[in-house]
Amino acid sequence: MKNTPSVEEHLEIYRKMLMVRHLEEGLGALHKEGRTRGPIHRCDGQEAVGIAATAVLETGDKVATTHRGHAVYIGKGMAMRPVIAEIFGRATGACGGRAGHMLVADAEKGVIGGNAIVGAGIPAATGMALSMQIMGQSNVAMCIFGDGAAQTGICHEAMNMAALWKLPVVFVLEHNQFGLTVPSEVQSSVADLSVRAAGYNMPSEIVDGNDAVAVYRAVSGMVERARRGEGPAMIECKTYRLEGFSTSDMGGYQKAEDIAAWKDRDPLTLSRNMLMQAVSEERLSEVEASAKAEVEAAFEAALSDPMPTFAVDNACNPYSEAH
Ligand SMILES: Cc1ncc(C[n+]2csc(CCOP(=O)(O)OP(=O)(O)O)c2C)c(N)n1
Repeated sequence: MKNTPSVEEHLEIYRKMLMVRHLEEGLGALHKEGRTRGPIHRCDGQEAVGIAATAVLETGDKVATTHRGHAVYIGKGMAMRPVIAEIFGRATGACGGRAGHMLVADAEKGVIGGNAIVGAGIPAATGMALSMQIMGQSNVAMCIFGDGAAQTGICHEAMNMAALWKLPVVFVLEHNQFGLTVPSEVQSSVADLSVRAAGYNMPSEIVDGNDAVAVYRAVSGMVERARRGEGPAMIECKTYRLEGFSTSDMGGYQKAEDIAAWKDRDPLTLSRNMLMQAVSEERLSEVEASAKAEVEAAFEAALSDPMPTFAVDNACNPYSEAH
């Protein structure tokens, strides 16, 4: 079928999803030891969205993401070590240790960046698409954003403009059912947020966001369309956040039966089950071992990397000996 990832592409998607899971489990453990600074936003259970959607893109395409962007950084081609080094404020981090995990960017890889301002990636990707159109490039921009971000005014303004000017931008809505601790039915007048695309005269599709192949297929169709100059589209990926909003989350607002049901549909399990039909158990084990080893090596290297030497007043430098 057109737009279906090859087995090798799916294996790479699976490997990257595993890497992000190991990354976030590692961050969770280091947080418990008091070795992280500020909240960390994990995407356990949502990896298929960020990884499979960006697997469709070329290096020259650009992606903007959210405060929960680890899967997007790795999916769009960033290596694990500069991402971890950035999270821990090291000089070798993707942004020289100045950004932290919510704002990682890499111009060469086309990662416009994570963003701590809810909804702000939507106009950023739209603006990037406008510049691509003006410069006559065949690239596309993508924005991955949450259901909370979909309720912002800037989302409406950017989508209206993108559709009006037929900009090459694909809006990938990572519908994980919550904005902070607020369930989506309390913040939205509609359950399927992509019905709003019709209001902009923009095509849309709803997919199982835990099924990496389904995400890839839907997104690749809309990316091809945008690349042909036919304008923007929205893909609504239905998924679920298995961990808390961040490492600061006290929990207690997600139903145990919902968590259990979505755990049964973990994107890693779904992909593994699909891949078992196509490759040997031995090949899957090799991929799994390689993902684990790569993340372990990246943690070890990044955590021994030096801190940056900023010209700042040490009184407000969280990395100084005084703190
Ligand atoms: C403009 C703005 N308003 C409020 C916040 C506080 N805030 C941070 S994350 C968040 C919820 C975001 O929900 P969603 O877009 O669904 O993303 P998710 O956390 O579920 O991935 C809120 C309200 C913020 N960072 N920026």
